[in-house]
Amino acid sequence: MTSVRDLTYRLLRRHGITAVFGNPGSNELPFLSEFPSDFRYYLALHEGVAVAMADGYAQATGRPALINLHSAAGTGNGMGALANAFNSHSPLVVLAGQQTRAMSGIEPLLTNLDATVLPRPLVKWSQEPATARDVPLAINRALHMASLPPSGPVFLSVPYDDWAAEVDPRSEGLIERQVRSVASLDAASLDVLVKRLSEAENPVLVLGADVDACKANGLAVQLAEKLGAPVWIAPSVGRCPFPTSHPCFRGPLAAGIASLSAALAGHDLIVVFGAPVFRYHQYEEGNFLPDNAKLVAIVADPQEAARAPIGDAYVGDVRAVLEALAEQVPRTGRPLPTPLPRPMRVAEVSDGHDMLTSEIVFDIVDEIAPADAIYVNEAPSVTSSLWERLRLEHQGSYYFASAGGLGFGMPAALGVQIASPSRRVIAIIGDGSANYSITALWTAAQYQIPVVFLIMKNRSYGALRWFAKVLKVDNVPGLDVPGIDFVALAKGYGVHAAHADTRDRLKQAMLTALASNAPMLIEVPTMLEAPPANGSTTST
Ligand code: TZD
Ligand code: CA
Repeated sequence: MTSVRDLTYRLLRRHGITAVFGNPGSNELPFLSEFPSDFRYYLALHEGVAVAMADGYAQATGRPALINLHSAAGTGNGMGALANAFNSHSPLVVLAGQQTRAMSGIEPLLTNLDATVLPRPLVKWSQEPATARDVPLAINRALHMASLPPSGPVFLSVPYDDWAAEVDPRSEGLIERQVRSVASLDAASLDVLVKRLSEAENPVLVLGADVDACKANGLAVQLAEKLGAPVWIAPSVGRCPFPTSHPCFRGPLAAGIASLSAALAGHDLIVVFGAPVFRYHQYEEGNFLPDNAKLVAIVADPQEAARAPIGDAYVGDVRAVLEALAEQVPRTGRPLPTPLPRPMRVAEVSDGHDMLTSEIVFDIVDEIAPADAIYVNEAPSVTSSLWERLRLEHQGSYYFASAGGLGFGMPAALGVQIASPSRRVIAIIGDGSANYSITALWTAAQYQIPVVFLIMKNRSYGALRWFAKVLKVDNVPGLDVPGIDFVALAKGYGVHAAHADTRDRLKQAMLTALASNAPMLIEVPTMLEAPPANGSTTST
């Protein structure tokens, strides 16, 4: 006989899944029993870590990732991380254990009440199969639903006695199934877009995370060069869709209505790929677009297309559209924009501080890290200086929490590193943010995942101090986080650590970390800095 459990593992293999991120409980033990030797279980000590780790892994591989959580309490702990995954269209399958059907009517301990409702609205789809025989159908459906555009998290609650049940032999057919989305633009719509782009006097591109997700950064470069158009990065972006040292690169747009519109002034056509229009943060009165500008967006997510307050939108395969446009748009002959000046190396000016600034830290990191290093950022107040100073040239070089939910950075860095063994992952983490998922250090140590954690220790919730000024509110409590010794915490979880309070010590620590195949934490005391007035910090 074939058990539901056996067929499930075969289905997972067939979808390229051999990693499980989780934190187990009694309801999950039957699924995990006799764990297949070709699978790897990554134990996280908190469910927020399991979900964010899987999120990083799914984003970096482009394939669905499986998370195994414990009933309602485990799912609840993972939901902050699900908010980010939902916004970043991460294909996650969350499998939560349910109490046994034998007692379902009497609500024993660890029952997940209304299991399918709990994770909504942060999942695309959720189900608890009506019978054990429906479980393989539900697993199959969950895997396809997570991957189909717009990809995103899905949730499945399975009573623990179902795993040993016998499958309906007809479920074998599920293994063969291929489900593909083939939606692309029809020729007529494409003609309209080509015409609009080629007739525009001064077009500009705005790129979002989904361009990097569909591996289309090179196509965006081709299109920008043909048009001679500047390229901005969408506000609050979760990935880097364009090489930051390309002459067309203009940086991330500020996340306020008026500032964003001002940055795009003078353009008659704004073309957005793979981003909502727009993910604002701080409220600023103003018009959505500059005078005389039209906007058209190409996105995979119908919700993003429908809810935009302005402009036209096409829902389709962002990569296919970029590919067609890069090929069909005629070269305009317009010269490329003047490259942004490289910011002055802080080492070359007298800074007069006795503590490191983010500029100094990023200059050192950029100098020492490999050119294809991957950065995971969760240091909100220094995000704009990061974009200015770190060269992000390669596909998949940058990750940031797409809903602004902290606790993403440290575990996501682990997931990205597991998915990208030939590259080094450097996590830039604020001393506030680090605490939401600090137990990721333990997982890094146990599985020897060689992430470099740079903790920017300004002893404060710096971004909130800035936001308090934006909102003109005073005397707000709870904005400082003094008294945390990250070197001691790292050692406690089994991760090698160093305190780096000078340029030389930071350089030395970075070299040590990069020469090793083990994780390392570097605690860097930094100045409390305010983000620039244009507010391109991205989360609060
Ligand atoms: N809780 C969660 C889960 N997500 C959040 N975004 C916040 C609280 C609010 N928040 C921000 O948006 S930024 C921030 C908080 C608390 C401060 C982060 O402090 P940090 O970085 O030390 O990590 P900076 O550079 O000092 O701001
Ligand atoms: Ca801080």
